[in-house]
Amino acid sequence: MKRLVILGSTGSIGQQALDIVRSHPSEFKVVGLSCHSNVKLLKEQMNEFKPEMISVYDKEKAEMVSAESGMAGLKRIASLDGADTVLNSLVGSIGVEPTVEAIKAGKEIALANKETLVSAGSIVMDLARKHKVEIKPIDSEHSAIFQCAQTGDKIRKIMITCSGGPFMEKTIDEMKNLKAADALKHPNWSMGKKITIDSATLMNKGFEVIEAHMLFGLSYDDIKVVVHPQSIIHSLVEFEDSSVLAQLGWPDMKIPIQYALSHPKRMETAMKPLDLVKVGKLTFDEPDLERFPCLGYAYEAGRIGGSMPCVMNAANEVAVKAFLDGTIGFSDIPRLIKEQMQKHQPVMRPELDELLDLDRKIKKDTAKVIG
Ligand code: MN3
Repeated sequence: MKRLVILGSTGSIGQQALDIVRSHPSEFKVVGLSCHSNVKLLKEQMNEFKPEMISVYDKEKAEMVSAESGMAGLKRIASLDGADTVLNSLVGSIGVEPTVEAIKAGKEIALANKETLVSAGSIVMDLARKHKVEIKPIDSEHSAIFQCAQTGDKIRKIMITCSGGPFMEKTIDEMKNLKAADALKHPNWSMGKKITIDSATLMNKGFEVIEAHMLFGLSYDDIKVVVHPQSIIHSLVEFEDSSVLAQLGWPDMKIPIQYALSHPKRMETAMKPLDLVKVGKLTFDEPDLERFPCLGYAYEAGRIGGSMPCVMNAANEVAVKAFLDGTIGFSDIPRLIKEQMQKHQPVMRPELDELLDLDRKIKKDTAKVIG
């Protein structure tokens, strides 16, 4: 039986992870739950799963359930004694330190928090190797690559699929006037708010390129993005002999979440099997970097390496929040990111503390630029 800590248990991934625990009570036991501020739902989860520890990021809300709060609470629960696996589904660079703590404590990591590998990928991967901790990706694309990689053969190239997001068909002019509500209607995936906006700008795909580089060690030239609007193929790998393996399924996070928790085993899901005849047609296209510059920025930041991806991520986090609040327009998001990247003098082998400071500094500066 695997003993789980779930960081972000009231969010979209966290709730689905708890569904998986519900369907496999003999495989998993929840020992820790943490949320940002939704204590109402957390209380229901506590009653049902009886965790040994809880943590609530928001200090006032934490007091309502006598939980530990803030980053201290997150770090404590991420290294909880007796936990085997930490599922990190926090949103934003706040997820970096808990991942680091969990690795140091020797926990297996089921990783949904993208910013961990985008902001501090080299540090986190080095640490994972040092502590012999396996990082199992939850994101559907990386889960697909991880599943294809189980053959153990050397991978020559990775092809990450991309739905294109809700603004696939929009022109540059149309995009200027888009509102958060337009972006929150994603055609294929139902997800949290931040990732839905990141999907609309294709920054999310850019993050996934950097994460793939970190997780699978391929150069950026060997990681391609393919637009595949049906979201049935979740990603593909090419081997030395030009043979290509892909992982397919309905666009639903259940399978990737469960695989990250059950690996190396596979377990049943309640999902209906994929029906290719019903899908009918799978199409592929090149991403348009002119309309979606964020994807290009991510390649650029990734290739520069060092502290640059951290800067890109910090600027994006603030810009997306401002867009959700209605303070800035859709095309201001890439503009703000580019500005911060241009101003930044990259540090090549930053320490974790340097990156965390930089993250705070860039966020503050981006907020100041927004006004
Ligand atoms: Mn994804």
